[in-house]
Parts: sequence; structure tokens; C-alpha cells
Amino acid sequence: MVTEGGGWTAIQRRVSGSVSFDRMWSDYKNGFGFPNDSYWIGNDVIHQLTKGRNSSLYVSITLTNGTKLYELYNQFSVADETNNYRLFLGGTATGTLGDAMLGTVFSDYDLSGMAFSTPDRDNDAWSGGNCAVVFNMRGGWWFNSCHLAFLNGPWSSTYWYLPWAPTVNDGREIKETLMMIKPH
Ligand SMILES: [Ca+2]
Repeated sequence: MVTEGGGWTAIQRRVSGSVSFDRMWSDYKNGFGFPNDSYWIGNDVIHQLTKGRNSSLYVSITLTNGTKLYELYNQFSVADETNNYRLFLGGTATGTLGDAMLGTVFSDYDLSGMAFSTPDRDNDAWSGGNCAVVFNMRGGWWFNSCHLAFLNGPWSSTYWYLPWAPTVNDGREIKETLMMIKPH
């Protein structure tokens, strides 16, 4: 991982639909998939890697037309399972994707401070249901009510809404995704 000076750990990678991200709490906790294909490293690992130190989060999306876009957040950490892997995201966001996680326009979409939800665990801020299963858009994430950024949606599907709005509004536009972290 040589982006932005190296030393990065990829916590999420998707390059094909061969690995389903429609997974339950225990799979997101422990991780799933394959390092040379698509995977989620696991929420326990993400917590351990970000515990007690400041980390950056780098997100990139490669579109089917070959365009690669990115966003860099300079504060990222995830709480432990007792706290439902709550996300803390802050500092500056810079890049070509634009910010879709901090909800600077609509607070209902601010993912910082949100707990992790999966199809079998509704920890989101939406009283109407579970964002992790709504509209067949199944997958685990730090939903609010619900999201403008969601990188674990159903691959190549019409049901993958707003993976990174407003820059990427339809999951069918996506060829690859990558989330990497680095302590600083
Ligand atoms: Ca809910």
C-alpha cells in the first residue's frame, strides 16, 4: 500500500462481486473475504488498529470508466464491540470524491458517532427500520438515518443506492472500492 507515503492497512477492498457483503454481525466482527479479492478486515481488528491513537482514513472508488476518485479523512477510529463499533471521524476531509460521511449538509447523514449496523443488528438512528436491510440494500455499515456514503452495498446491483453521494449515486458505476487506514 504505497498511496500517500505508504504504511497503510486496507480494511476494506472490493474488486468483484464474488464476495457477498450481505453478512451478519459476527462476520463483520471477525472479517470475511480474501485479501487478493474482496474483503472486510473485521471490526475487532479495525478497533485494535485505531485504539488509543490517531489514524487517517483513505477511501477510493474506481469507476467503471476507469476514473479513480479518493477522499482522505485525518481522524478515524472505531470503538469496541461493547460500544457497537461506534465510528469517530473528524478533522479535515480532502480529495476528489468530496465528503459524504460527515453530513455537513444534512445531519441525518452524519456517520461520525454512529454505531455499526448489520442486517441482524439495528443500531442506526432511523426509527422507521434497519438501514442495513432497507430496499434490499443489504450490508453492514455505520448508518445514521440512513446514509450518503455506504461502500458495503450489493455489488453491481440496482439496489446499491448512494454509495458516495452526490459524486457516485449508483453502485453500478463502481469497479473497485478501497478503504485504508494509517496511524499518525
Ligand atoms: Ca433503526
